[in-house]
Amino acid sequence: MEKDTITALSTYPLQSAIAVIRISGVKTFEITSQIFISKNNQSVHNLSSLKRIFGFIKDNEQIIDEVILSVYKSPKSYTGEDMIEISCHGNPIIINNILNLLVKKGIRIAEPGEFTKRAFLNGKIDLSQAEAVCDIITAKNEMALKIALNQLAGKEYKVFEKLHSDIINILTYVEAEIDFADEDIQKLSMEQILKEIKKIEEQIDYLIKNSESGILLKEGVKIAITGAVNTGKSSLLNLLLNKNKAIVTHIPGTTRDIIEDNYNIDGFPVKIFDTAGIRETDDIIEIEGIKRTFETIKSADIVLFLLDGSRKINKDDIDLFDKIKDKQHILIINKIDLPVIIDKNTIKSAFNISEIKNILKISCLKNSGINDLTKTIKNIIINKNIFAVDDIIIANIRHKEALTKAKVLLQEAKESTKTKAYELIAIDLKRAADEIGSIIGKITSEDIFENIFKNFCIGK
Ligand SMILES: Nc1nc2c(ncn2[C@@H]2O[C@H](COP(=O)(O)OP(=O)(O)OP(=O)(O)O)[C@@H](O)[C@H]2O)c(=O)[nH]1
Ligand SMILES: [Mg+2]
Repeated sequence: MEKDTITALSTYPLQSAIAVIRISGVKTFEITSQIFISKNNQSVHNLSSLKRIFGFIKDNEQIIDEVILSVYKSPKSYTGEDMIEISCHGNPIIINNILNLLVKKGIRIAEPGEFTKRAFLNGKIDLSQAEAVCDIITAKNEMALKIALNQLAGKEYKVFEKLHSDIINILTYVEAEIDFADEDIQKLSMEQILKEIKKIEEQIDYLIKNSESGILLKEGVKIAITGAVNTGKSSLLNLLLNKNKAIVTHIPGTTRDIIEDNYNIDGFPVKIFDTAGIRETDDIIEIEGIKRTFETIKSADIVLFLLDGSRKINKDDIDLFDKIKDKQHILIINKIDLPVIIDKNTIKSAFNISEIKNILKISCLKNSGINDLTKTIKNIIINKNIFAVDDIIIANIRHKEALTKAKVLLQEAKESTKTKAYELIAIDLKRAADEIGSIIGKITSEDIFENIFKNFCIGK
């Protein structure tokens, strides 16, 4: 257990009906009883025997606020330590006065996520659950929230725990072969070892694919609207969002900066980006805008590539297509309310491609073809998602990275089965188990710790 006692405001630091200040650590009860007077003169000498108590926080004779204390005795608390939550009035002046008083009495202000870090260190939750706490607070859509709540419920923990013990199980057989090569004990043949490693690899493969979808759902699918200047990108953004978000004019080069917004397609969270139109230019603002367009394209999951159907394909279209052709994209011929002078064939020959997977015709002006576009985007998103609905969904980049490293190590172990290099197999299996263990906190390092808890808010 940590030695010092910590405190922080756990609610939002603005005016509100109620605010909650948390205290955790060995001196929680001792120090709180020095500043708390119960309303009905109940003795608070032994605070730990109480659950909830009404009274005043006082600095000597000065009343600071009327409060309710919720008392949690170790180990039955969030952190596993002695804890008190002071529910006071949500006035920032009162909150500051109480925190200052606690600090004066020797309690330290908590670091971001320190309560949850203590919960992990005291074995109340595993590391993936600690991360889920942060994800629950910061979830930006229903889907992300659902994933995080499942993670907090420990579903992910069970999967990784099983995977970890399965690897250790094979490792035990491999080590028995090293240590007791000549003795008559139960062993696995090399074929059996290989078969077992392959089984685990399959599970890891599934989880990696699953995590790609999970991360997509959590962060929102990133869609970039791109095209040469004046093709109608901002008009399309406004239609999809159903609001006048971006400026639309007939002047080429209207959009300079990236314009970003969130919406959802039948519950799938989407982050959509309108970008600066591409053309040769000397304007330094536009050049910077175009640079940002290319950065946005790079990080996008789906690119909407707009062409102006009323004009011939030009060099700007061709140069930009070259940049997006390897990304998941949809070709969109806009302005079909005007006489259209390009079609699938002219596009194929201009872009020098033999097949176009997704191509649609729309008119932003007449609001036509937008439903088909939305359906096409949805189909792409659904095709990316490979998991069953009631499955666990891994949506954490750190977990995905650990799984990927474990997979590489298992592949190396498989290689070593060919030469019967038991020692090498054992090393790789051990390292693969450690990678999986690091997800749930069986193995931890300062780096992992720092990265996880720095994203927390203070008071959690
Ligand atoms: N006729 C017709 N005009 C359209 C259509 N969509 C957009 N426009 C017009 O095309 C012009 C450019 O539209 P924007 O949406 O600003 O185009 P953009 O691609 O964002 O342009 P930049 O930001 O300059 O790259 C405006 O005058 C729009 O009204 C359409 O479907 N049909
Ligand atoms: Mg624009």
